[in-house]
Amino acid sequence: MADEVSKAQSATIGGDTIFGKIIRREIPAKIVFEDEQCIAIDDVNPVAAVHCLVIPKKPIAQLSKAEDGDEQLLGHLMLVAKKVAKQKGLEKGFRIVINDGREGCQSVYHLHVHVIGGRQMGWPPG
Ligand code: DGP
Repeated sequence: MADEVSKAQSATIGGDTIFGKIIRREIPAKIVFEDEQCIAIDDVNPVAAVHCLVIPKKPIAQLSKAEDGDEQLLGHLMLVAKKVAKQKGLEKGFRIVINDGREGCQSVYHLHVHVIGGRQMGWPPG
């Protein structure tokens, strides 16, 4: 986790990201869902038995940069997150996380929704 914090503190904001390369199939990822608006992949550094990322194909850098016109897309990401959780068998519950900015621990500046489950979650988050 400390590694993720240091990545977040040194992350570059703006421009193409690793997720753009995954969407364009320039680098591999385990794709668990895809439609015209988004892609869902297994996280390369899982924090639980299930850890997926739902990523819009539109390269919105972070939630705080989303605009009113993104309302449908943001709602779609939530519904896809729910479908991914079901697909992964998370009947007992799961957590959705969107990290935003440095203090939110965002390390990749292409909006993504974490879908995490398969163990008991705690609160508050670190
Ligand atoms: P965040 O800290 O919220 O920006 O989350 C970024 C996540 O992206 C983090 O959990 C690790 C994951 N990640 C970073 N690079 C790659 C990659 O190349 N492939 C995959 N599948 N996940 C990645």
